[in-house]
Amino acid sequence: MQAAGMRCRMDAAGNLIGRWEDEHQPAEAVLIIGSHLDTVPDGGRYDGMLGVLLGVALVEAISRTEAKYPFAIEIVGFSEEEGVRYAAPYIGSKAMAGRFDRELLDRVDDQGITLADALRAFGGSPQSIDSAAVDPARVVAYLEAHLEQGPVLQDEGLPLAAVSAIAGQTRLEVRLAGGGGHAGTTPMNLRRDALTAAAEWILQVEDFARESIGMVATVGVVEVSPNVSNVIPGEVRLRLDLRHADDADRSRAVAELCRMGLELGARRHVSFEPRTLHVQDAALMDTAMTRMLQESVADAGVRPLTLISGAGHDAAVMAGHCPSGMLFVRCRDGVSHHPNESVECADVVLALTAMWHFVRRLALRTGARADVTGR
Ligand code: HGY
Ligand code: MN
Ligand code: MN
Repeated sequence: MQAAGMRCRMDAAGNLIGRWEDEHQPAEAVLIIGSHLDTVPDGGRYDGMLGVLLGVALVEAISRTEAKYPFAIEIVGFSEEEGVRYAAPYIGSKAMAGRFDRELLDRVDDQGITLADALRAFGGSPQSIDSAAVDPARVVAYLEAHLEQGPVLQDEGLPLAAVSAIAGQTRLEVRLAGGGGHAGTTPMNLRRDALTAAAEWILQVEDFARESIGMVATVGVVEVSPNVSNVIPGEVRLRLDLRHADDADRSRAVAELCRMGLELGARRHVSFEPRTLHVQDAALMDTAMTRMLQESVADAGVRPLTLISGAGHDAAVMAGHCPSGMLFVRCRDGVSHHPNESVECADVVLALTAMWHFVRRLALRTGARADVTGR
């Protein structure tokens, strides 16, 4: 960011922010371009980071022209989007959008470290996390470029797409508690096995999602206690991740799956205790921003396509705070959250070109006498 001519700072939530503006004409208004710096364990190189580096590269290119923009540009690397460590996604963007839930500061990770202590150790300041909020009146737009993390662009033979909406998601933790017992001496009809109850529910979740159009559901975490081969599992903790573009359908699905869990628990004499960890409603991108992105994709010589994102993004949070738009970049075989995540350089160049056209269109749209043709 510094090499690209930006002034850098880290806000109270640990977000990394680089600011570029015409030093002869400091601007009140700001265009924010960003994505997240964190990823998942054993993840790839591009989820989040690609969008941050595309923003830096765009500013580097703009700073080499004589272009004058009626707004400053801030490139933001959000501190925590995935929600891996504290089961709380979007910590950085929620702080920037003034929607951070301070109760999360007391949440502990699996080492017993609170979010407040982790943030402090990282250089943030939990006690003044509200200071990370940006005034929406100053924000002309938020733009996020991100790899698609799905197979559609490859299937369509397209490098880019605008994003019209981001699906909503619910993350639950479920505790199932039965009775332990000796694996060798307890007859099958006298068991209250928490793991076989969990297994039955996990397959019910899969069947339910398969039969529900537009729904995806995943149980990605299973913690078994005591987790030894000669003891009947007495307790299991699961994590459910359920997504759908329609919030009412998603809520109904969660309620129905919990009813099914309670029913099977009663039949197996195993308790079924769901706890909501996170709910994010579906987010519509700003229609004017999406239209400008479609036009900018066409400016870059690419047939405009618009997609709905099944993956969550910081744009889902920022969309509730300022006019937001998203640009998808093709990734090989739709692989993501995996070391084999990869993008083509030519597609990244096209993304940069479309983003340049978007900034130019946005400047002209703000009605400024912006000289944005600077090459
Ligand atoms: O899980 C997601 O949807 C995103 O990668 N945070
Ligand atoms: Mn991700
Ligand atoms: Mn991401």
